[in-house]
Amino acid sequence: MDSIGVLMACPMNSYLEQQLDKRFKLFRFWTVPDKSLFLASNKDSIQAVVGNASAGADAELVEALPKLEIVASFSVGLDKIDLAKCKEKGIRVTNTPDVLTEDVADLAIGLMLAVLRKLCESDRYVRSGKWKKGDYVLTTKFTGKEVGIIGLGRIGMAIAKRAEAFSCPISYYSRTKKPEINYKYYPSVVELAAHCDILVVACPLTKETHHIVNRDVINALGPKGVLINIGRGPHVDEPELVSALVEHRLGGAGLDVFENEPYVPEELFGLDNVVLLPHVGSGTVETREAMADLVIGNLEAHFQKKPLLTPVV
Ligand code: 8YV
Repeated sequence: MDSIGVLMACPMNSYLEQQLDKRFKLFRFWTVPDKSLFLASNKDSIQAVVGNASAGADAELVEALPKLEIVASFSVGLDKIDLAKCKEKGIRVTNTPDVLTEDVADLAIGLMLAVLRKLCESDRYVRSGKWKKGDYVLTTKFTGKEVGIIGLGRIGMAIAKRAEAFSCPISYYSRTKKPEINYKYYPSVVELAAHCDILVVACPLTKETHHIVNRDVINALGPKGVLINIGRGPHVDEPELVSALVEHRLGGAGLDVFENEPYVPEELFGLDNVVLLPHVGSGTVETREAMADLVIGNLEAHFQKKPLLTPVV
């Protein structure tokens, strides 16, 4: 397969890069000085694109690659891929579901604990020597808090299961009620936010879910409420979130994702009721390796004309 051109859209993971390099003719898009020139010269050899949560395959890239057969994403989220364009052109698309579910759900619970129990802030208290001058402030109990989840897919369910172990009543919003699920369903995100203590964003990013957490939702969650976002930055109207936190209209937030990564609104840096992470939901050695194996497995299956392991399109 070493004559098959594979374009990696951005740096992702060194193991994935090595494995792609071993098997295919690998092009690293981020090292290319003139992208248009590069695409024009290599358009006849690139048959696959590997994208992720930061860079994928938009309509322009798909149009520029007439021999493109497959886009294999090193992510479960598909928001950086123009799925309609791929469908129209008969280009296959795969992602990496399941293998990262546990890690992302673990991180969501970690963020809930970190915000309510002020784990990062109290760690800073010890490191700065402030403990010697007095005990740390009391924090907020997590066990038993009402957890509301936007999007009850694989990751949402894994978060619910974990929160149940902390005796948290679970409620959710999704486009339609899931008849087989016993958690309380709210047909609007505002209603869900008004009835929970912790609101978690765990749905895919689409046109419909862009800014699904807006000013009304934030106000409904209220000054004691906590927002956890392990989905995508654009799920949340970020300027609204920042002003609500600064004005204490929202109790706190645990954020793994931001609207304009890696840029994070600096107003958040001085707040002790927020925990800010650099998009690390799936970021364990084990999971990133499993994601890479799935990307390779899908590409190999495609070029050997076998069924794809995790097809989307
Ligand atoms: C990654 C993700 O952060 O799966 C997703 O949708 O956001 C992530 O797992 C990313 O794609 C890794 O490069």
